[in-house]
Amino acid sequence: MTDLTPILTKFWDDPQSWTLATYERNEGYQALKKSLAMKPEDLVQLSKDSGLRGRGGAGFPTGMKWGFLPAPDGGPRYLVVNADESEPGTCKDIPLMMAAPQFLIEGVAITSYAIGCNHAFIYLRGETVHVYRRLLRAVEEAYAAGHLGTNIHGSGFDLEVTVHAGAGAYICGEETALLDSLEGRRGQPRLKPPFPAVAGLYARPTVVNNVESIASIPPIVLHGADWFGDMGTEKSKGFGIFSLSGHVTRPGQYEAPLGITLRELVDMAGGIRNGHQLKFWTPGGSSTPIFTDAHWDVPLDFESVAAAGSMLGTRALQIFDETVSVVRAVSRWTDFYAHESCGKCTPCREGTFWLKQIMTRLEHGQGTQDDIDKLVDVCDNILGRSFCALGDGATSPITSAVQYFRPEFEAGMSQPWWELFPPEKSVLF
Ligand code: L3W
Ligand code: SF4
Repeated sequence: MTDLTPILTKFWDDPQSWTLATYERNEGYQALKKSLAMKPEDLVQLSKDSGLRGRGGAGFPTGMKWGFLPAPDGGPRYLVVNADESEPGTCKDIPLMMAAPQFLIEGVAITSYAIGCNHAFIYLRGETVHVYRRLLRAVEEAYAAGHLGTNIHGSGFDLEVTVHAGAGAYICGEETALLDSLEGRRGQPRLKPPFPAVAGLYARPTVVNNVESIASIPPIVLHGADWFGDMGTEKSKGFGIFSLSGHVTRPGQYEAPLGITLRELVDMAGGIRNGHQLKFWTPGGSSTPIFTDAHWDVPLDFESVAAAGSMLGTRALQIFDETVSVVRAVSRWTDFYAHESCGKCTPCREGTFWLKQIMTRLEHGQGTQDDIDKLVDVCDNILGRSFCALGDGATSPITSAVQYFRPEFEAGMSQPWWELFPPEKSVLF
């Protein structure tokens, strides 16, 4: 935490932090009351002025997305919250919904009012039954207090909120696959355009936003666009939750202004575990190219991370020390992508299968002379040729790991990972 934060994580340690009573003691629903006295278009403008960018990985400006909705035509328009958090290492939305679900629900109410939506959906990852129960209870509490339902706080605005649990597939975090799944079909990406803003749920105009993006709306409404914009950097404004996992002394969620560095965050987390050194890390989940100990001081904002060769993504900082085999870590991620590939397009469906074969050989010391070139060649044929971002994501850890740790891949032609990195020294594998 810094002088400016925490905000969304402020009362996570309170007993019963998830209840409406705790939320209301912490300014909860003041922003909704303020919003209902404003014109919807002024709320869209406020979101644009704040500079808030999507917290789900792509960093698309939130207010601009709301502004893409076509003019009202008398038919329904929807808000869908993407709560299908599944990216390896990403673990911020689930703790947020568990510890302070009312931030999200108040954000849903304000956003729905701003965009003219009377039925919002929260699409949740199916395996997280505990989150589903917590959200159902939180929505029930919000209805009972008059924050949801008909004629909210006498404003004439009506809103129904449906919490929907999917069946547990990473691809359902891709917004159009999510919409197909929500409609009851097999979750596979749709061709874009049309973007959901034009033809989304039931082919109606739909805003799809990440949990943390929507939860950030109440504080912005309450404290103003300038307050938010004073945090972060010129183009990456505000605060975000950084998830530190792996070889740090105190893994967990660290809320801070964008632009903070790994060095500062690891300091907050008590340092790299005792007696060890940083070897490699992901700035934004496994779909973003890895970084090394050369990147301690890269400001963690969208522009600086991109300039250094990766993506800010979901701010999932998975941290690995020198006891970890990069080949084995990348091989685990490759298994994940091969398993989660939805099969719709050939480069990703076939390519991730072959990446897995080659990575498994290298991991077990059975690689062939041309395996590294073949690996990079398969990645080149997936990147930019796949139907959605999953295929591209599968290649990022591989190509970046070969770039930074080629000798380890070469060693995989004759030695298995467990000889190079004795597992008893690592807590991870
Ligand atoms: C209307 C236009 N809307 C863009 C909207 C679009 C979407 C948003 C961003 O991928 C990334 C991916 C993962 N008119 C529009 C428009 N939009 N142009 O803007 O779109 P896009 O295509 O840039 O990104 P995306 O498909 O949303 C997300 C990366 O995040 N990632 C993965 C995270 C995984 C999770 C999870 O587990 N839940 O978040 C991590 O880095 O690789 O690059 O809404 O409709 N002209
Ligand atoms: Fe499916 Fe992969 Fe193609 Fe995306 S890139 S549509 S996940 S097969």
